[in-house]
Amino acid sequence: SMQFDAYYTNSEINAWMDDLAREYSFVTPIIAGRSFEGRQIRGIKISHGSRRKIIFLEGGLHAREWISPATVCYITHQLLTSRDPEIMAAARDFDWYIIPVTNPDGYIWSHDEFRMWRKNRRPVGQHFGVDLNRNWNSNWLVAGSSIDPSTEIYAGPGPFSEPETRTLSAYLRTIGDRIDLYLSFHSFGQLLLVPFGNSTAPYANYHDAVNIGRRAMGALSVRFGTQYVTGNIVEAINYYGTGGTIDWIKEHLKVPLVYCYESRDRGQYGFLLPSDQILPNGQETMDSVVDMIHQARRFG
Ligand code: 0X9
Ligand code: ZN
Repeated sequence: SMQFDAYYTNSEINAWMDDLAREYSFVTPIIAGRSFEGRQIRGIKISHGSRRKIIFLEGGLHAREWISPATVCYITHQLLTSRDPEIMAAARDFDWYIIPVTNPDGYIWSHDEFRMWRKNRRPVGQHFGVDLNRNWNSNWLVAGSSIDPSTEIYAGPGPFSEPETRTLSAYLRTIGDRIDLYLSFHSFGQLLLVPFGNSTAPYANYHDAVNIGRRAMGALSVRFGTQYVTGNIVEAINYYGTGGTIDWIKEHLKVPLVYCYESRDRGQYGFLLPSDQILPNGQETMDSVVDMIHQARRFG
């Protein structure tokens, strides 16, 4: 069982998920795709019986944002072990699809070779890597993206050129009509982002999504006082970025509630968030997810 006092490697996370599937009859391993280097994009499903509405947790799309897989694992651990009635109800009432590491090649590279690696590991001429949060087929290359493979925001040669985004999106299509809540975990900045990455124009339930998000960030702040800003990427960070996961999920799967967490901190440690913050970050994030579920239930 995980202690959440250190960052775990890809193989430790996989071994832990294998343990969970052995330990709990209602936990099933899932394979949501594959990486450029041929690794499986692995996860688990927590499901108590008949087809319920889905909450999808996606972590580790950006390799160096280690707090993201750690947070996804912490939430999973809580869903399976907490005696808190609200968390137990949340675990029981939804089908949870959980992928801690959606960019395994990059995550391994960040652990073994270069801590600050962000992208996947496709070789492109002299360079490596496509930014998997610019490669989705939603306003691809429209803003805050580059065609230059030497940059951190290289969008790839075309939308869904990368196996990670192509296979994960195909998997998501098979369950998309049941997803009520999609959470994409990144770092850092203490932001809760809603679609879209190139516009502040409100879409159908934009105001509901922002209001639900703001209330959830209120719940997040209760435990340790951690403050988040909620809004779309343009409002909250004041930059543009299209071809991201959450935009495609919203545009193509029409999921009611779609958020991207930019977890701790606000830049003191940035991507190098000390491991003694895994637990408090996980706890406050769990508080916010529980609050979101309260609010999301009315979409069920
Ligand atoms: O730029 C990104 O990909 C994300 N920030 S990060 O520092 N984790 O790289 C923000 C993406 C947010 N995307 C949308 N709101 N569409
Ligand atoms: Zn990121």
